[in-house]
Order: sequence, then structure tokens, then C-alpha cells
Amino acid sequence: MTIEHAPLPYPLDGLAPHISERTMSFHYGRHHAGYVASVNQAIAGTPLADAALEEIVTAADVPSALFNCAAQAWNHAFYWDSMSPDRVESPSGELLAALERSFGSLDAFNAEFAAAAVGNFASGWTWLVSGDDGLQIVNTDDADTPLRHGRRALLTIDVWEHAYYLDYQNARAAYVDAFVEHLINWEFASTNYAQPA
Ligand code: MN3
Repeated sequence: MTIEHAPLPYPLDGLAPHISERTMSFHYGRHHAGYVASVNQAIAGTPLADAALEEIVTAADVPSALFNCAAQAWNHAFYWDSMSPDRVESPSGELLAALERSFGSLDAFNAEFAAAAVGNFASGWTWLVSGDDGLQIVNTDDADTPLRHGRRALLTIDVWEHAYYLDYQNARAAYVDAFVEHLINWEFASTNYAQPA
């Protein structure tokens, strides 16, 4: 069994003009595909050969090449699902209430999430996660992922330069604004929030 490079949940040009078809063809078609291929190469003939991707991410030594490619494979699939061409304006009632408890309001969350993503001084990721103490915004470096820290991810944005450089060059803030204003898939985040612990 091998790890699947799952199809995108929308066409390559589905997120345009906010994220171009060209960016998606490199990001999904080359970067993400490369991580998936590296995982499959690394697990072949090992005890993890038949494991699910989540198991590989949590079983891999950190740091290790296997962790890096497995976590990046998982993170990217989660990122594609975190966006939608059809703007889903707001979270479910339960998630909205949780966001209001933790951040004050949806607008305050949006501003705090954008500031964290712009300020993440790394090739990394910015996440909305849920845990025992409510909702939090978390930045991770490189391939690091909430899966490894026992936190449930609800939403993520990739802030590695390859995610935005073709469309926005060094203007990460413009990419982050487009994500927050036009691309967040609140239905996906709400479904993740509603899952039993
Ligand atoms: Mn990426």
C-alpha cells in the first residue's frame, strides 16, 4: 500500500485570482506530489509500509527525513481542504461561539490569524487548533504539524514562499489577506471542530 496524492477538491484554477493556476500547478503538482513520492520511497519495505499517513507522521523520529516528507504530505492535503472557491462566509454556530470565547469575535480572530501568518518568521505554517483550553492560533516551522503535539487542527495556511511567490512575490501580507478574506473554507473548519475528541 502506498500513500495517495489525493485529488485537489477543486480545479487547479479554482482559487484564481487569489491563488493562480500556475502556483497551484507547481505547489500541488510538484511540491506536494514530491513529498508524497518521498514518503512512499521511504516506507517501502519497512514496518510502516502499510501505515496510514497520520500514523507515519506520529511514528517518525523528529527530526528525520521521513518526518519532514510525511508531515509535509499531510499538511498540504489539509491546506487544500482549508480553502474553497465557493466562499463559505462563516463558521458553524458551535465553532463561531468557540471563536468568540477565545478571540472575542470572528473579525478579531481573522486579524489575529493574519498577523500570526505574516509574522511567522520561518518557512512554515499558521494553524487554528483546538484543545482542552479552547481555540488557539499556532505557528509551526518547516514541516512541524499539530498532529505531533496532540492538538486538533481546524484550519491552516502555508506560509512557505512557494505558496505565494509566483503570485505575490515577497508580499506575504497580500497573500494572507486574500486567504482570510476570500479563501477560508469555514465548512471544513467547522467539521473538524465537531469531530469527537
Ligand atoms: Mn507548500
